[in-house]
Amino acid sequence: MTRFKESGAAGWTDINDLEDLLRHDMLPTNDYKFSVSSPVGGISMTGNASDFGSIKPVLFDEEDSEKPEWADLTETYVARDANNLYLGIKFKGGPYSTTLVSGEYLSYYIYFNAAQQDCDWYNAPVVLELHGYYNGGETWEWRRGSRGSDPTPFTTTCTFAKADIMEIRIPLSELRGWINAYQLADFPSGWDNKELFLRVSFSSNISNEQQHESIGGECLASGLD
Ligand SMILES: [Ca+2]
Ligand SMILES: [Ca+2]
Repeated sequence: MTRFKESGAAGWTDINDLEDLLRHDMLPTNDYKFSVSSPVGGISMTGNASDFGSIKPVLFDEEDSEKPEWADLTETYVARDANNLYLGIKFKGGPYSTTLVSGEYLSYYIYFNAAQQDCDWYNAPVVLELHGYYNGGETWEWRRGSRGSDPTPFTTTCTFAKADIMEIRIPLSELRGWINAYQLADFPSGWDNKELFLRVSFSSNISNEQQHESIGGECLASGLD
């Protein structure tokens, strides 16, 4: 089920087809709520979107003819199982697949906020960055930051795959721990563990050309308990 809040309305309105509404700009893309589903067959980390099955994308961005196919975000899918949260990030073409060389980088950012809608670099209590760079060979590492701090490398069980889409798997227990640690410090009332605001962005420097996109904004993922 998907719900959205009309401008000025106190309650949420149930809708049936989020994709159509978003595609036709009938919905404020930064103020809606969706329930995170568990696909029957589970999500495999192969960079293929087919296992998201009937799950609709929840974040949309326009295609931009000026951008390279791999740098033009179009959709993001969100799913879960008992232990993990999954994101599928789709581009106009496939993700960038050429080995990075010295000086090039490519980063995917995922912003989470449980306490308020502000879900950007300066407000999100948890920012996860998957950073790819050249260090004598192509290297990918996960970084984590909060509230505008530069993400720093950390050891985690998060993983990713890229082929047709960029797929990311984040253990829910780790995500809960990070958010609750922050919430206890700054928001003593804590997080109910059920709902999260979410934003996805992407930045790169390939062939000395900078690319950046950010999609979705303050949409709310529910059903995470
Ligand atoms: Ca997959
Ligand atoms: Ca785009």
